Amino acid sequence: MDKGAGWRDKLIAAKQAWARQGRLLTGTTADPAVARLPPGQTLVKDWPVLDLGEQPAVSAMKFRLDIDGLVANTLSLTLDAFMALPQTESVSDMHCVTQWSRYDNRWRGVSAHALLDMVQPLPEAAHVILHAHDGYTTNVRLDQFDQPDVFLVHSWEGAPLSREHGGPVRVLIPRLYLWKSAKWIRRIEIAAQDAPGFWEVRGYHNNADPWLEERYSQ
Ligand SMILES: Nc1nc2c(c(=O)[nH]1)N[C@H]1C(S)=C(S)[C@@H](COP(=O)(O)O)O[C@H]1N2
Ligand SMILES: [Mo]
Repeated sequence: MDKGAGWRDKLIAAKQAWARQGRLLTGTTADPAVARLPPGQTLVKDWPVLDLGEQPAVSAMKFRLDIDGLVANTLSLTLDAFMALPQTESVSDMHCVTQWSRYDNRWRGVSAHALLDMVQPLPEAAHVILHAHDGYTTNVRLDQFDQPDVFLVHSWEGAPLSREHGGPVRVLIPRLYLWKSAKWIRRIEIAAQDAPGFWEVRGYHNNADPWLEERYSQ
């Protein structure tokens, strides 16, 4: 599916206006140890689809996951090689900046810990830039990526992750707003310097903690 450049431009303009207006901001924060639902969020049962309107078809043939940059061992994994890595089941919540949250999602995939163990980031490494097949990018600090609940997932609720949700493999960083969780992951770049991603340069918060309501950059 490709909704085209006109659709994408309208989406970007609308979201940038949201950021300028501070739409959905409640002006409150919450402690994740006490409040499971972050401020201003509404629970949903379905799983909405959000992206730039292009959902790339990433076949097993086309799939390649590169992990490179400031690492001792660069990795370039085929889908078979990725699936042969130790797999973990996890359950976590999702929080989207457009206000919906969805609890208790059951994932299967490879932990960020395991991948970082293999590549061995160099001492100067401090940031992670995620690059996707649709050209999307997003950035997190290395310490945010290197958490026990961060995974590269290929299954949701016991079934392969659908193309619209980023299959065959997407990133999942449950404690940040979902725009940090790149779908159709292609490359994980480990860097010394931060590099704000697609939405981060368009008014979205660089850090994206839902309990601090870090929706927008101002
Ligand atoms: N590759 C890629 N990843 C992406 C996006 C995108 O446009 N391209 N959109 C982000 C945004 S803004 C959100 S809210 C979530 C939505 O994930 P979902 O469609 O599975 O709900 O994906 C994030 N990851
Ligand atoms: Mo989003």
